[in-house]
Amino acid sequence: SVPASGSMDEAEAFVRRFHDENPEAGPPGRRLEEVRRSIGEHGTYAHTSAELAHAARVAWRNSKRCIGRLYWRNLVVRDRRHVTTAEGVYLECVAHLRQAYAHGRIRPMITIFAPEIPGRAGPRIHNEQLIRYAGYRRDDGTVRGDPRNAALTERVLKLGWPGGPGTSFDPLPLLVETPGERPRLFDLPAEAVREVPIGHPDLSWFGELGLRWHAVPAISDMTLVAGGLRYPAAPFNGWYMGTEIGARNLADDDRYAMLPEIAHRMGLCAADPRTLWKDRALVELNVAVLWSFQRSRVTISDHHTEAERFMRHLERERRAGRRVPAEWAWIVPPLSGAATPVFHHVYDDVDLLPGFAGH
Ligand code: HEM
Ligand code: NRG
Repeated sequence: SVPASGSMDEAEAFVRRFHDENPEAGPPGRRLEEVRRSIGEHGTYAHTSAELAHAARVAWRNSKRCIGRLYWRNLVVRDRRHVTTAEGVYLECVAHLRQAYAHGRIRPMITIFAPEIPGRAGPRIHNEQLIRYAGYRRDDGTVRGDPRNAALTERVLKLGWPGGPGTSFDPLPLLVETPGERPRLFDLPAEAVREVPIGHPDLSWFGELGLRWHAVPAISDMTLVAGGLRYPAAPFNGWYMGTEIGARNLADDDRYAMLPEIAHRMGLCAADPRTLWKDRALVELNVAVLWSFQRSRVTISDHHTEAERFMRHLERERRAGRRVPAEWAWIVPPLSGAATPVFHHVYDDVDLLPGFAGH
């Protein structure tokens, strides 16, 4: 929940802080004049490309649920505000996925489409991420694929998607809506969906589970809010922290729920919680995810390294005289929480702008 946007005050505060943080841009006076005049005449204004890039980087810096913020200055910003058609949005998302994957050396990146302006909504991407696996609901209520995406899967099937091949890892089409048009579906080309097959360095049967995951996590349903403007389509990505896949996506009971089968193959007794079969299966699944991404030469980080980086981020921001908004329950990794330094801190749980809204 990010505070509501919209006023002249927010535009002014944003422009002032942009000039504060970017001394090479000179004093803010003339730009403030210009922005006031534009809002007076048209009810809105346009960010310069430097302001837009700064807005996106600071929105990342302010993402209080994100442990990966040390490198917020390195975000690559693709200014695509002129793109307004559904087809254009789709093509730019495909280009984004290619450029962000970068042969496995994943680059943190954001593509920003047209903002909302008075009387015209911006384009929207309905998928929560650019790459999501279908969840096909069976008659008995169980789901083939990712149960998290069962509702979106039903929606795109109703809109005419013929369905994928029916594996547990069928990429969903993009559902893009632009003002005045009905939502449209677009299949992602296979080469835009880079994936990593999951194996294990020691447990030779692990590959037989047929697990895989996509290389790039690209959140596409959050609105970039900055200086009183809203950009509802602004997909962004970094790289995965292994636990997101190994301790949540493939492990949670309401996701791929792989722990019982892994424990069984490890020869553990799932009847007795005190054997810590869940914990032991979790560790091997997480070893498998990290090892497999490395084998495929795709960027991934482990939770110890990412927690260490976050501690450096806290210190660096403190020295810059800035607050670091953070939500403990999201920052602490879902595996071995207390074995990472981020567990042992109290955070400043505050909403700052620019920011990403929508969850
Ligand atoms: C959340 C890691 C880059 C913005 C998260 C989470 C992790 C994470 C582990 C928690 C996710 C969850 O529990 O589901 C990383 C890593 C990055 C990275 C390792 C590597 C560079 C980025 C970038 C942005 C960003 C580039 C934006 C420009 C966010 C936001 C959330 C988040 C807004 C909260 C999402 C939500 O509310 O669902 N990040 N992140 N992150 N991250 Fe990052
Ligand atoms: N847990 C989600 C992704 C959330 C964002 N995580 C990142 N973001 N690493 C999942 O798909 O597992 N990022 O921009 O890198």
